[in-house]
Amino acid sequence: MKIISAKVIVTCPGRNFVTLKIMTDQGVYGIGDATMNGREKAVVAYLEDHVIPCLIGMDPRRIEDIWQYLYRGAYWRRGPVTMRAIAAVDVALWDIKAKMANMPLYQLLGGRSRDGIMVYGHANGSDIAETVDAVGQYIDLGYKAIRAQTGVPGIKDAYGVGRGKLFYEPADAALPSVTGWDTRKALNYVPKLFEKLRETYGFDHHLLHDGHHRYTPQEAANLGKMLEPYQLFWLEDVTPAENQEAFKLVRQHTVTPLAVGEIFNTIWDAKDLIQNQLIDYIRCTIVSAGGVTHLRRIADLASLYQVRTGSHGATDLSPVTMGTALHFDTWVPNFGIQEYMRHTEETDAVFPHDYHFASGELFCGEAPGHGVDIDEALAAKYPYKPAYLPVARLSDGTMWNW
Ligand code: KDG
Ligand code: MG
Repeated sequence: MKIISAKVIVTCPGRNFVTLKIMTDQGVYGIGDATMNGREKAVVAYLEDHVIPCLIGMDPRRIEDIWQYLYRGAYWRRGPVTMRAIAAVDVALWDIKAKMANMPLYQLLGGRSRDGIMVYGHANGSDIAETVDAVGQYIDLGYKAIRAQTGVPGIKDAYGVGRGKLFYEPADAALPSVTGWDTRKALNYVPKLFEKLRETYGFDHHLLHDGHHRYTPQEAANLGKMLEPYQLFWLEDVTPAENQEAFKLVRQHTVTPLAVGEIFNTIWDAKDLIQNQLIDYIRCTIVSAGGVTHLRRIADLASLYQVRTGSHGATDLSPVTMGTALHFDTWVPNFGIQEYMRHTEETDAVFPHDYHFASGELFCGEAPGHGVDIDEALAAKYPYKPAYLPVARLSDGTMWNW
């Protein structure tokens, strides 16, 4: 069996997506996601110029060997561009293998470990009252877990506050828009949101919060401590993780569970955090961390230390990543939770898929492969539109972490 061709499809049905389609001499094809929000074309070039030429003629059944070829063979290892390109190939090859076996992907991974995948949705509002209402709407929709983010008085466009109901898309401008940040104001306000949420809805639902890399380790520890009475499911990206040791300080001071990893690319970014039990949930996902082949390695390491998975699932991860992640989640023994931001109807139409939502859970389908396709004719109707993530500055103009 041979790979005879491969192509990259760029489409913007409301937001940009980069998709790899690999064709074989047996008529079976596979689809992989390679989207990198705000930097899409870097991955397109990497795939078209440096990966696809090497794939032609290879045996698509040799998934592990092709993964190693693209990782070791590039000499230049790791990084968000390389690992997304590898992920796109890897997912397309798993799709092909599962279709050849006439099985849904989760069966090839080892079979079903659970019936449904608990997901969390994004509730947000411009202030506490609006966010409390938004959480109520998710509860009414049957969600068991909800991430809550609020605008903060005095901060321009605080992270996580959307512009429409159920949909939240931060990549909003042809050049990065400038948002604000003020740690003191956030530390004064965020705990009040969770106090109000518990007072209003009780303790039956899981509540989550994303610090989006904004706090220093000491500030993060302080926030974790202040949130303890409200029993969060997790506090995410509460401090930047380039220095994995930074989490020691946070961990020493709070029992609020910690989650990190949506911007990690390899097991090496998470190794110390996992081995030292500095986190509770690992957020790496299929598209950013080298596909199914590498994410499985990360999840297995995490399982040794009782760290559970909590894969990133924002709208910039295409339905191809979501579908694949759901097969992964259906199998992975140390599953924790799956993030689920709904795609728009336009996106769902471009990527026909067989997963579905019911009562706070997502369910992968039983179709052979990962169950997600691309309608190329429809995709062609939505040309690429440059769209950047915002940047953040403090009130004196200093650049901060968005
Ligand atoms: O592209 C950036 C988004 O994926 C990110 O801001 C979303 O932090 C995020 C989350 O937890 O979903
Ligand atoms: Mg996040």
